[in-house]
Amino acid sequence: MSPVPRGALIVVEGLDRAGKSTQCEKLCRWLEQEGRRVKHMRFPNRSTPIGKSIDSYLRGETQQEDHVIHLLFSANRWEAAPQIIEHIRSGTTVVIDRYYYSGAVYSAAKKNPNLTLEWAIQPEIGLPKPDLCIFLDISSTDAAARSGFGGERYETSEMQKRVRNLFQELLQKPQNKEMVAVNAGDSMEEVHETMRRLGNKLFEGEGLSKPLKSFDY
Ligand code: NYM
Ligand code: MG
Repeated sequence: MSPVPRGALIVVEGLDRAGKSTQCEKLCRWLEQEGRRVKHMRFPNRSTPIGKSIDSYLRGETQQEDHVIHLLFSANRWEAAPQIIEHIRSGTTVVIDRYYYSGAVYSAAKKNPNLTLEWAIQPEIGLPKPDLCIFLDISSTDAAARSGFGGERYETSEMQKRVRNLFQELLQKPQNKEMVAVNAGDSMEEVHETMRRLGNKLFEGEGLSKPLKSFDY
């Protein structure tokens, strides 16, 4: 009996208002129509005890030292890692809205001199590494044309600008070859079509015949 082919790990990243939630939803529906089993996850997962403290921090109800909240975001991924690995092993494709890329760039964008991108990426080493990370890239002009920010921490144009630059920095790094930028200023359908094309390329390629990797930096 041949073993079940593993699922793919697909991450969708981007600034607030880039359209991640909508695109993840559409990607999952398409994968299901293609006959694949799919699990849709998102980080932060606000439902766990760690996620609840992240949630109250983001809403501005509590304060956290920058390194502490950074490590809580990371812990929120680590607590889900066994589930992710198990889904992939059993043949389910996992689509995640934000992952360690957001983890690194949002913290590094705070300009805390002791919290560089290099430092921020360290606690993520060893997490399941995505086969594909789609970075929904939106210019500040396009972003400004979309509806206003919500009331959460980090939702200021100054912060988002720094976040975008840091995402670009991650895209350039040779260890992040799975990252692909997609113009999120295109229409919802155009973006979805590009993402389907990237999905097809992933499923037709050799990558998924190899075991899921761990993130190394
Ligand atoms: N965020 C998200 C981080 O600062 N670090 C992380 O590790 C993750 C996963 O949380 N502004 C930030 C980015 C967002 C905020 O995410 C909430 P969302 O997807 O808007 O609920
Ligand atoms: Mg948001």
